[in-house]
Amino acid sequence: YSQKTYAERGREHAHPLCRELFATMERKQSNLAVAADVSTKAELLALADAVGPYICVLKTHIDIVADFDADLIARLQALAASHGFMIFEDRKFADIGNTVKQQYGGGVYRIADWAHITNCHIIPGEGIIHGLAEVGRPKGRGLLLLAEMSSAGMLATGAYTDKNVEMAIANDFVIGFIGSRRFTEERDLITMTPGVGLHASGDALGQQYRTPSHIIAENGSDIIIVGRGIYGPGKDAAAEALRYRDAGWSAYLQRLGSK
Ligand code: UP6
Repeated sequence: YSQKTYAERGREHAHPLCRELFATMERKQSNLAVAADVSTKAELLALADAVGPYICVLKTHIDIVADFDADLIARLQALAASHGFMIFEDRKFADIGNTVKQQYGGGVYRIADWAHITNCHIIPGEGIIHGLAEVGRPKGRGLLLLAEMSSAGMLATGAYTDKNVEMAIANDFVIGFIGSRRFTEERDLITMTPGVGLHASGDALGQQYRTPSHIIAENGSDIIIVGRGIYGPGKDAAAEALRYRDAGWSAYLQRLGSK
């Protein structure tokens, strides 16, 4: 799949959400997701609006928004529709199936009502996927498995990563992975990669950055996830998003060219 265009993969994909996502990526020439880790409603909406033209996915951590309310969701959905991006709530579910069902569908955030994509750890076993699927599948949502993480000393390696791949292939609610590379050719599963930066090499708490070209052109990942590289102090978020969009897209063209 690394050698196919996003447009081709979109046309051939079995999951409607992936067909739409690939079509968006092709139309906007963007494999950029922005990690919008800001702590107020106003900041989140302003950031989403500024980077909206350049992204295929907006990744949220909705539980860090101090003044969260239903109006925030309505406005985020309006921005997603007007700019044409999908919302990925990076919830990293990790409990038993029966519990995650309630966390995904209910509570304060009602994630399944508005997030096109969410993700989970498979540490509890396959029941977590089945629980989330019961809620998300009827709504046309998709799930990513955390096959690897970007941080120093992370424990998702070897046989654990392989288990993620096995479970992803076996469950049609799973549309892909969080990880650093392409994991399988058995079905078209999308890899989204966090820990991407053009300059910094990491932070004080274990984050490690690699470049778009390393991740997309060499490793065969599909989407780069960039947070602080885009909206750090003194940065113009729209200008940085455009820069990362171009870097991600040229890495993708480089990959296709290396057939
Ligand atoms: N994230 C990682 N690494 C992972 C999984 N998720 O960094 O393995 C998420 C973080 C954050 C974003 O929760 O939202 O990706 C990275 O942000 P940054 O670019 O500002 O480091």
